[in-house]
Amino acid sequence: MNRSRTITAAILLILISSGAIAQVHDTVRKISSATGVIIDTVPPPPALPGLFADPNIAVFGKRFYIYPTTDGTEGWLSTNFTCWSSSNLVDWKNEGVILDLPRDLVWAKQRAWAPTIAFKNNKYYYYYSANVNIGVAVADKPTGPFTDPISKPLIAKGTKRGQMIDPMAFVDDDGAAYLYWGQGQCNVVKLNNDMVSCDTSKILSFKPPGYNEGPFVIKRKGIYYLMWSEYDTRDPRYSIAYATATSPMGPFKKAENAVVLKGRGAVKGAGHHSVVQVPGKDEWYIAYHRFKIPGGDGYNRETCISAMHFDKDGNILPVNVLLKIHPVKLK
Ligand code: FUB
Repeated sequence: MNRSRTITAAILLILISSGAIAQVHDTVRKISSATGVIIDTVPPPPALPGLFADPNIAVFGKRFYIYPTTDGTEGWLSTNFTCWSSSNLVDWKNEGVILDLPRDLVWAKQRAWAPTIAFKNNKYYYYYSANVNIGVAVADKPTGPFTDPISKPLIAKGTKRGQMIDPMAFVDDDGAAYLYWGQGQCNVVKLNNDMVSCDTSKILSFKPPGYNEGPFVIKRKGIYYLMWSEYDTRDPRYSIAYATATSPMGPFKKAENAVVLKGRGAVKGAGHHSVVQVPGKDEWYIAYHRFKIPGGDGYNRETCISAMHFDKDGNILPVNVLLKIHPVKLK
């Protein structure tokens, strides 16, 4: 060992034996001074500052966007939606309020939850839950301003069993768009070309084992992955699982090792996610919320991003919620 290596090793030893923090790869670990054993792993900081949940991540042009629920009230009583943008997935800019229910809707004033975005017809369509109905809004830019083109819910409360919340719009390679949503069961319907109407008599409902809410669909190598959240968002066990199909309407078969993201160490209540692919690459990131660290719970959640990988057979590998991500360059 040369002199500088010896000094580095000595410094590391001092840090470890003093119970300090050691950086191993991208995970920060606290080590017990008494036993030398890892006692805690310090989670990476959240992606967004403050209390934001149900993040819907997307990429348009040269920027990533996150559309979250504004959190921090018991019973999730938020009244508006914000948008965040980033050129690298790490540094996020608040683009401000893009939809304010009391100001912009005539049919709902609160419980602004779990939005999603889709691009079609050269427009941005924004779907969201408002007072447990699903609404739609439209804009020419991903940052809005969004307006309600139908002045009523797109999917009204009571349309199907469970809560009419947590929409996700998926636009397939052939341009056909599908809306997924639901708490208690998963519902899917093909959207009409205008993206602001659908035939509710054609809604398909099903419940993969463990499904609770927050459906999200991605397509990779011809396979449709339906992912969702299990347990209640106030439960520390809240987690994300998936099933696959060869058609966007299913049938979806739950994967063998279906749970791909859950809390670990100080990370609790990790779920309600969305996934983004870096354009032109087989590189994927998952945005989700966890109980705020420290002191959070199911009403005080924060938005995080982790890398998501597939194995050679197309299975989603378990996500390490303790690893921080590095800046991503968009071409
Ligand atoms: O944020 C309000 C609700 O909590 C969402 O609609 C659910 O998915 C859960 O995350």
